[in-house]
Amino acid sequence: MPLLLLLLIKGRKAFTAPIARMNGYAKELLDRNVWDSDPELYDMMKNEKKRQQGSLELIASENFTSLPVLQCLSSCLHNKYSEGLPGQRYYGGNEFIDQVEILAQKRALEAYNLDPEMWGVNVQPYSGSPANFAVYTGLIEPHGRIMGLDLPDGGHLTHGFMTPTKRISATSIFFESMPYKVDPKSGLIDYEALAKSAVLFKPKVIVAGVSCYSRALDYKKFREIADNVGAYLFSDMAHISGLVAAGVTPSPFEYSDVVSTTTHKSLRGPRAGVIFFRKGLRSVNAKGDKVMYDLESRINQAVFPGLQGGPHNNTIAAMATAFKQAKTPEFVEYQKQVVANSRRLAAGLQSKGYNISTGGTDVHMLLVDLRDFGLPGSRAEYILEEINIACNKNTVPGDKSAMNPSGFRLGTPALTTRGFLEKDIDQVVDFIDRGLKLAKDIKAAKLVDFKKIVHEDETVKANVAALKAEVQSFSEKFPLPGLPEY
Ligand code: DSN
Repeated sequence: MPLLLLLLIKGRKAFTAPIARMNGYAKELLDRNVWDSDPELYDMMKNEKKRQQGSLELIASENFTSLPVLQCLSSCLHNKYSEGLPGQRYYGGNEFIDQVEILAQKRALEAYNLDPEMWGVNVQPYSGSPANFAVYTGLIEPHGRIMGLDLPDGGHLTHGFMTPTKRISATSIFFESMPYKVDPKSGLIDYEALAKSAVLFKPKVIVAGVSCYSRALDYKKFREIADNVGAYLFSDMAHISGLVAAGVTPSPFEYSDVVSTTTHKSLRGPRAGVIFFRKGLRSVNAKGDKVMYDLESRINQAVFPGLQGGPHNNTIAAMATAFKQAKTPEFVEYQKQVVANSRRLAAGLQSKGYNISTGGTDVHMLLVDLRDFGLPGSRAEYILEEINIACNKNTVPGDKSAMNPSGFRLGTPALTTRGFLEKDIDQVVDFIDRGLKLAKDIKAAKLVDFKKIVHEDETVKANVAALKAEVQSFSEKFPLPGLPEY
């Protein structure tokens, strides 16, 4: 080797050795795929993917998000701090982050056909519960009064849930909450009773929102009740925001002052929250003076710096792309199918003799009332999980205990994403019916004994295993969006 070249190589080696070592160190931690760097964790993720592929996902609040949403979530946007709003950040380097957030805001408004002069939006809430707490924080003072649908009647924890002995949700700890109820016979919201209670309780906020209620809400009626007591009408459309965007269920926007949503349920976006708030003229008072909304700064400041720190920019990007999808004809078709499947599921179960609370469904979910069938909701949930059907036990109207509910909730957004049509739902009905009958035949005093029999009785075990295998092979025929292995 010529001497000069040798010197050059040696010199280069000597010079580059520390960098090579640094690169090696960086590579070890930074540049390996998760399947190489953390196989223990990767196995768990793969197993979850297999579970999703081989199970029927009927939890009403779940969905399978799209590849572009997942790509946004795992993008470089994750790395950036950006406290504040676009154009008013506390840290530098936010030129493109601002563009992303402005795009998400614009698309959020467009998804619901909202005029930016009349409505503003905050896309930073980490999810639905923080969004709702930010709404209360922005609208009312500590210990201000809130009325929401009681949790056992189909409301949500964040709408103010408390028991006779304990304030459970922070909404009931930091604010004063009083529930309204459904009629125990019809299962429908008792608007008359709400109107009367509101006159007595004088809430500052009335929440129109549900997590287990299969009928369209009467927002006009909510508005009248709120106006009668001078309360804000706050609609939490988390469950139905995909349906609202597609126009297949009534929209809360015409009548509400504030609307919140999550973006990962029927909307099929990332796990996140959004708050929409009114701008412009609120009312004209008795003297003829215009009263303007002042919600923009109150809501924005409640989110940050009130309750949150840096926004999750990767999630905000994912939300932007989900809102873009929500404007497509394919999305409208999807939501129509979600409701058609939900109706078919309700009708199929009714044809097999099961009671559906309120007699059916207008939306993506339904509540099966098992009191006449004679099986506790917890056993229904358990046996269905054993045969690869995911759902959740749920109180039914009139239930006394939330710990021992008499029904279970089903929803169709996730299966519809996988391409399920009505004929496939008929097969799902058959699986559910067979699972519930299997459970009913098990004679056990307590849930713990019931579970023991499911796992130890040879005949029961064989029946459960056979049904599970059928469900699994059926489910595996349907595609799952996202990444192939995890
Ligand atoms: N956990 C959701 C649901 O299942 O309805 C609501 O936040």
